[in-house]
Amino acid sequence: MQNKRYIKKLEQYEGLEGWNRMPLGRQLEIWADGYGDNTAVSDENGEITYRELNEKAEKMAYGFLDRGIGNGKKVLVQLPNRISFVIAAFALAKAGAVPIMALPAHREAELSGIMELARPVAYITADKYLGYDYMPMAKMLEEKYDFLEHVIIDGKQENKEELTAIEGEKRELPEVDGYSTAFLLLSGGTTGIPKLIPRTHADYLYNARMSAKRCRMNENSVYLASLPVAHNFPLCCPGLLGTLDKGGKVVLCANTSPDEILSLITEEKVTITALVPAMVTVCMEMLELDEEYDISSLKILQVGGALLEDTLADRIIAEWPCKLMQVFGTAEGLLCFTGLEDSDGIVARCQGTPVSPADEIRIVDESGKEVKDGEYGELLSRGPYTIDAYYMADEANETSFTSDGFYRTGDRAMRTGEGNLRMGGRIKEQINRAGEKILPAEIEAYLCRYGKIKEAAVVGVKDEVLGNRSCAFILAEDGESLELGEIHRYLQELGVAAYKYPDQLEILEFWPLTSVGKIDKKVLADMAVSNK
Ligand code: OOB
Repeated sequence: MQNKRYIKKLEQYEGLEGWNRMPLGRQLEIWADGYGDNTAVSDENGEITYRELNEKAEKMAYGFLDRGIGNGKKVLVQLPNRISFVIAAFALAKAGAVPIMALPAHREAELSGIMELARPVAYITADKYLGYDYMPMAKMLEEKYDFLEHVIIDGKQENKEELTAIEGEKRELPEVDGYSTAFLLLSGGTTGIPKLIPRTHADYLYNARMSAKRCRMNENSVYLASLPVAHNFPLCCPGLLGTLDKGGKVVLCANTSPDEILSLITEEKVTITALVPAMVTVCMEMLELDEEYDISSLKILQVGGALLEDTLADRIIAEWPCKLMQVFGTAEGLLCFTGLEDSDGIVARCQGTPVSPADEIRIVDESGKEVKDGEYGELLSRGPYTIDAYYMADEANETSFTSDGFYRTGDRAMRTGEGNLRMGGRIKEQINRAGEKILPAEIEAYLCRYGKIKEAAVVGVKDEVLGNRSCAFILAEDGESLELGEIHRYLQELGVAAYKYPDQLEILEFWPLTSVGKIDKKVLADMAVSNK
C-alpha cells in the first residue's frame, strides 16, 4: 500500500544518515540480534527481552497470516499500554498488515468513521480498561460492518479469539517493502470523518532514529511511556521505537495517571519520559504533596502536544532535576525538539528545530508569502517523514497541502533570531484540550442534533489546568432549559469520547455576529472567559 509517486518522494532521501528502506518486522529481528537479552519492554505484569519480543511477534504473525490478516489488510487496533500491544504491532508489521492506531479513549463515533473509511478486516481491543467495557462496542461494530471478519480480544471472552493465543505454524514471512505503509495514525483533529495518516516503515524508523539521536539514547536509557502509546509522541518521538533502536528499555505506564507516572519513575529509574503540559501540572502538584517520589534518575523531560506556557516552562526548569526538552510534533510528520545544549532561556521560550537536516520549513502569511524572522505566520513543512496526503481524503488533501507538497500545519509560528521555532496557537479552530484535539464543528453537529437545541457554537478558551477548555454556546428551542450534565449524558449515548464533552455551557438568546453576519467566535470566547 503506497503509490509510485510517494515512493519517488522517499527515494530522494536515500543517503541521509539514519535513512533505510527497512520494514519494521525485519528491523525487530536486527534489534533482537543486537540486544537479545536486554529487557525491551515492561508493563505492570512483567517484562520481555528483545529476543522474546521478536519470537512472540513472529509466532503471532504466523497466526495472523493463517487468518488471512496480511498483505496490506487493515486492522483497527485499540489497546492500552501493555506488552501485548507491542507484540501485536510488530506481528502485524511482520505479516504485512497495517494497524490503524486508535486510542483507548475513542468510542463508537470515532471508530465508526474509521471503519467506513478504511474497512479494516479485524478489530483488536481490550475487554475492559479504566472501567470501560469494550465488548458492547465490539459487538456493535461486528454487527454493523460485514467486512469486519475478526474481533480479537486482549483478555478472555466467550466466543471471542484471544490475542495472546494467536499463533501459527512457522512459515516464510512475506516480503514487506520499507516504503509501504506501516501504520495509519489518527490525525490530532480527528472528527466524525477521521483523517488517517499513512506512515511508511522507512519514514517512521527514521523519525524514531533521529529523535533518539537528539535525546542521546543508548542501552542504558529507560523510557517511560506516560501517554497512550498508540499516539505518535510516545510511539516514535523517540518513544517506544526510538528506545528499541538504541537497545534501551521501555516502561509502559498502564493507566497514564500522575501517581503511576511518578511511582514508575522512582521504581524503574526512568531516564526520559514525555508529557503534555496539563499532565506536568498535576505531576508537580503530586510531587509537592508526597516526598516518597524520587525522580532524580530523570535526565530529560519532554513536554509537547500543546503550547507550554512560559510560566510553567520556567517552573519546570527551576524545580525538575533534569533537562526540559520542548517538543513540537504532529502525527503528519514534522517534529521539532529543543536541544540538550540549549540555554534555559531558549528551552523555556522555544519549541526547537526540526529533527532532520532534510526538513524544510516555511512560515507564510495569508497570501502564502514567507514572513520575516520574528513575525508570526502559518507553519508549513515538507521532508523525509512528513506526509503529503492523508489516506483517501481528496477534499482534505486539497486544503491541507500545498501544490508543491508542503503540509499546512494550521499552527501559528515564528522563527526566532537564533533559528528556533516559537509556536503561537492554532490558526484553524481546533481546540487543544490537555493535548487532545477537538474540532468545534464536530461537537456543534452533535449538539444541533439534540432536540432541545436550536443552534450551537463551540469555542476553546484558555484554561489554567487544561491548557484550553471547550465552551458550548447554544440557542435553546423555545421554552427549553438545559444543563451541562444533560449534554454530557447525551454525548455519552452517542458514543463520543469523553474528552470532547464541553467543559462549560452558556445559553444565549441570540448570536453576536460579525459585519458579514457570521457568528463572532471571538466575542463568544471572551464571554466564555468572563462568565466562568
Ligand atoms: C502531537 O501530534 P498531534 O498530531 O496529536 O497534534 C499536532 C498538533 C499541532 O499541529 C499543534 O497544534 C499541537 O498539536 N502541538 C503543539 C505543540 N506540539 C503539538 N502546539 C504548541 N506547542 C507544542 N509544543 O501533538 C505530537 C506529535 C509528536 C510529538 C509531540 C506531539
